[in-house]
Amino acid sequence: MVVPTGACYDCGGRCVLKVHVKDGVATRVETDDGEEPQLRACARGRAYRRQVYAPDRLLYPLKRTGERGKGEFKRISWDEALDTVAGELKRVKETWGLRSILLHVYSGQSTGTLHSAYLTVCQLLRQFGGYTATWGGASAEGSVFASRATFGTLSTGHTRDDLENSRLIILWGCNPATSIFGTNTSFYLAKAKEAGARIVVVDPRYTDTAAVFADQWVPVRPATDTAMMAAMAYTMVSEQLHDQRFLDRYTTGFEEFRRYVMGEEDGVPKTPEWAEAKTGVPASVISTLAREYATMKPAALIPGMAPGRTAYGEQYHRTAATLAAMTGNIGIHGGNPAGFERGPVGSMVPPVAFDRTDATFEERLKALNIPQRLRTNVHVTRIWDAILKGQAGGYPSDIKMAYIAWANPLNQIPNVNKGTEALKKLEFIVVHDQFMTATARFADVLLPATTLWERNDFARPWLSGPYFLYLNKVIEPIREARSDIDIFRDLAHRLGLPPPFAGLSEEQGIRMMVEGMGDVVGEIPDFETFKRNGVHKMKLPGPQLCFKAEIEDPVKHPFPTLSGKIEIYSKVLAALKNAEVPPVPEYIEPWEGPGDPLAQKYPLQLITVHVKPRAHSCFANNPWLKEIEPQTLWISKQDARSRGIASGDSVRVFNDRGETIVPATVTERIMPGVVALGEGAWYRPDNKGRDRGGSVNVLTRDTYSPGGAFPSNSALVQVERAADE
Ligand SMILES: Nc1nc2c(c(=O)[nH]1)N[C@H]1C(S)=C(S)[C@@H](COP(=O)(O)OP(=O)(O)OC[C@H]3O[C@@H](n4cnc5c(=O)[nH]c(N)nc54)[C@H](O)[C@@H]3O)O[C@H]1N2
Ligand SMILES: Nc1nc2c(c(=O)[nH]1)N[C@H]1C(S)=C(S)[C@@H](COP(=O)(O)OP(=O)(O)OC[C@H]3O[C@@H](n4cnc5c(=O)[nH]c(N)nc54)[C@H](O)[C@@H]3O)O[C@H]1N2
Ligand code: SF4
Ligand SMILES: [Mo]
Repeated sequence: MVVPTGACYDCGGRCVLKVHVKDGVATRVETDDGEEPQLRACARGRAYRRQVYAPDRLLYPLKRTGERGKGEFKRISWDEALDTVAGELKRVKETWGLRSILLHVYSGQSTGTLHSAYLTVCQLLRQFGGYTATWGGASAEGSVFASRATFGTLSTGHTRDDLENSRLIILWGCNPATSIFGTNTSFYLAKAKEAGARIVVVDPRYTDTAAVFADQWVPVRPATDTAMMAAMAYTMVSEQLHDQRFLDRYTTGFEEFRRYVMGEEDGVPKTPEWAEAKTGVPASVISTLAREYATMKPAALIPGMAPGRTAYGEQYHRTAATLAAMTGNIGIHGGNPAGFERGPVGSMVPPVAFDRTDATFEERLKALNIPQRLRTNVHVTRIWDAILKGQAGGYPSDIKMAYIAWANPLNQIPNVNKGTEALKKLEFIVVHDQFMTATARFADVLLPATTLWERNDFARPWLSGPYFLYLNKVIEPIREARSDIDIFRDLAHRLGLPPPFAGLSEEQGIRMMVEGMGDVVGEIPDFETFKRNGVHKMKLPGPQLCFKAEIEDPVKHPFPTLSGKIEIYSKVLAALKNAEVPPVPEYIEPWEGPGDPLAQKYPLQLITVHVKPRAHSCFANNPWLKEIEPQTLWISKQDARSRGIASGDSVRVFNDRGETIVPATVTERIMPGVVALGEGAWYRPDNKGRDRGGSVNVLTRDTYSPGGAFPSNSALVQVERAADE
């Protein structure tokens, strides 16, 4: 039997899988072999059998017996486990109040729309009375903030097939050959290249994307991208290459931005020479790229999310959108307003005050006012500090219990050493997971969750795309593993609360979704056919664009902003009166960047990148995938030579927050002054507390950028040869 299902992780893709099953056991995996564009699985999807049948899968509920973090547990029954969790929820509520319960749910839930926190544990805890939530997307909060402020909406992309219409494509801090960014983005980049597009990659690393697609590689110092973009604007203005007609018609506030760029505000013209000193990019390279972008129309400047994951990352996304407006590359085929963000089809845009032309000033202010949001929720980068300091530290509550599901925060949230301290302080921790992760080792009760193949679900593309997946169940749950829905159902029962989905079966729940979601119901006329095929591909008349209507008829279709235009100057941001979130995008010298005084002690900028063998910390324990790429530190020849480091040497990467010991890869594929380590490798402290697994977050700083961005690419470190031991 072959079961049509899908692969679905928070991995940049969502792909077709066909799983061969014999006597109830999955034996072999195939993927899409139909017409192009296919939805072909990557190596992780193809190695999923090794996840499902992994010898280290958690298959029984566990109770902690040893010290927190030691990983000593004993097997208990589901009844005992759930009675304990329900009892602790009640005890903590009565003793400390509901706000002392911290709920941390994250990307493990992107394995399906049904098995998600929003429909299960969030509802359950809301019915229980309340909890303290975290907010701040690790992926792209800088871009979310910038899109809301500039366009009034998160929908800013084109379908990828539109890349073929671009004469120039600038992939800025964007590496789809590795981080996928939509299952077949590389396919469309290849088509664009065949069609003659010039492709430029702006990245501190010579990535696989650069190697395969780029005509030019522009290495730039991390977190300084905004300076380079401001200098591109300077060149365009000085040489009158910008599209004044577009700016007059569709935007507000260009004059204020022009004044900033030309130095009429602060006496500092943002010339390419000014930017060269900050970014390390030669002035002539900056001005040439500016000329090309302004004249090779249509051109797509695609700002990736990674430069937004830096100190003041919001400014980078705002400036990229401003450049797109200056060159008139918005709402036209082959252009691009703001990157591969949520596009016009297949995406689920959250219902916020935005996307509505009639949203009031106050509604907009509320959503962009970060200090106000922090009064009720904890920013995801601050969970450790919130646990350690509580209300005395200015946080919304004193946290006593953590409910963690679909997430591995100890590995994935900055500052692991602080996290370890924080998790030791709590009265009770419950974790749902499939594996004994760094976080799971701290649980008091650890509940074994099923994998994708042991349940049914519905999936949308990652961010957006023209298809939907029906994730058919492939095998029965192994041993005592249970789906998160089942777990929350039984927990609800113990708390005297209604079950998630009013007790509907998985199939009934999926049917309800498919029939209830506006963009899906019209697309999928026959539920049974969808279920049988496992995938529904939309038939589109051609590439779809965001903002086409706004550009074609701005009177009838205003942008959903306060002014109805693209806001280069934002009155809402001006009302915040915060120099760190200025009303027009500006370059603000980043902390833990090359200009930080701390660079004297820790001279190298660390970037923590997404890598092929893993989706974050998922698959990190999969031996088949480990063979693809070892976990090593990329360091330039120049920085290695001055430190006496050769490829393969063990090196210490350290700063005041922690250290990790990993092998080095000495390479010309990274610019001097920058080192890179893949995120997601499992934290593995030795007996002296030094990490030996290459877990990046022992080094990153647990703070957020003023617009909410998760600055995991702003961390200064030093590297030296590790002493032989
Ligand atoms: N294989 C794989 N793919 C994934 C994921 C995964 O875990 N594994 N995770 C998915 C998820 S959830 C997300 S959010 C996305 C993340 O996707 P991205 O943010 O695009 O991924 P990164 O690898 O962090 O960064 C992309 C590139 O930006 C570069 N870069 C880093 N900092 C800077 C900077 O300051 N300036 C410039 N110009 N470039 C910079 C890096 O060298 C890297 O080549 O990936 C998705 N895809
Ligand atoms: N330094 C640094 N840190 C980063 C990043 C970075 O680039 N650099 N990237 C950030 C980004 S973009 C993201 S999205 C986050 C991701 O942060 P997390 O979501 O915390 O990371 P994952 O490793 O995906 O953790 C998901 C966990 O859910 C488990 N899981 C999978 N399926 C299920 C299921 O069905 N049920 C349950 N209960 N559990 C399941 C997995 O085993 C895994 O342990 O990491 C962020 N952290
Ligand atoms: S891990 Fe992501 S990109 Fe790879 S097969 Fe699965 S869904 Fe596709
Ligand atoms: Mo992410």
